[in-house]
Amino acid sequence: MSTTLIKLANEINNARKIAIFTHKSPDLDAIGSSLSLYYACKDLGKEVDIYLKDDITEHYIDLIIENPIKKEFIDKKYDIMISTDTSSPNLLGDFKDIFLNAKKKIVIDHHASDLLQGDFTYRQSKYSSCSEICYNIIKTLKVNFSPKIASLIFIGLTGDTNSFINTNTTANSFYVAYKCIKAGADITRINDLEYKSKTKKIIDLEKYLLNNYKIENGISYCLITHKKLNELGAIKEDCDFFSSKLLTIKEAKISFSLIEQYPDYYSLSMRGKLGYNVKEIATKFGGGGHISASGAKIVTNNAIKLKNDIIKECKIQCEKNEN
Ligand SMILES: [Mn+2]
Repeated sequence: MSTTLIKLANEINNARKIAIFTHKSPDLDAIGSSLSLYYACKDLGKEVDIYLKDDITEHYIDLIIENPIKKEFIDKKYDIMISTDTSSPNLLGDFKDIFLNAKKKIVIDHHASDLLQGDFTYRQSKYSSCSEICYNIIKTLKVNFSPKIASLIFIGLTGDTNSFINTNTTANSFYVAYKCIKAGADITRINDLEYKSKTKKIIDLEKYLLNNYKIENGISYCLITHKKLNELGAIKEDCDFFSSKLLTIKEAKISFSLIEQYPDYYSLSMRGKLGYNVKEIATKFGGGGHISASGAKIVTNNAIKLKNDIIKECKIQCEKNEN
């Protein structure tokens, strides 16, 4: 059932015990949305826990200062369970069944998807990030908009908009950023950590990417085998920036990275310039996401065929746009 901000705030206000979840392989928006809501619920005097199995990558961990995330579920008979930034049940990973069996489920999300439904679903795909939505919720809850909460919202905003350059960036994204900075979000620290703290490993990965990417017919891409990934001393998450980086090429309309995360298990990440719908492509490979940023997980022992199939779909999407 879709709901309104007021009803959503009522549900949170009426609950005593709250569990919060977000999607696995958490990105900055997952972290920002779930943790900002966690601290808001704490501020309201709720007994609140936040659960996530996956580690936050080393590149992100310094951003959050303290980490209240629990890996093991404790059944406290929660009144409500909330998921943020999660478009499908499978993305809840090990907590999928726990969430689906909650007494009352609340889904807060900005993906245009109907796969994950709550008893109360607040899904608004016009927002750049789930963190941008959480700003509205936290305002409606009349929680003190502390520098800590403001910093988390800002982290999510910059993450999903790629520091306000993705096509999902709106006037409201800047408005919420403005409110965050006014409230004391530590943007110097956040920007330093996000954009000026690359490790040698990441720079080496960039070097590899720039030496090995391909571009043809407005489609830029890079394929990395599991063997290569190991040689580079990297994991899939270290390469999450590849597709965005490849879209910065002037001639690129669509970009993608295809990374063999585990043997025969590929992680596809796609980006598109305005007017190029990469969600449509990712959906054909069993994935999803947003119009301008999408992904999929694909099992195959034929990477070359997979790569060619993706390029074929990209070409169809380009033709669609140009006709
Ligand atoms: Mn998001």
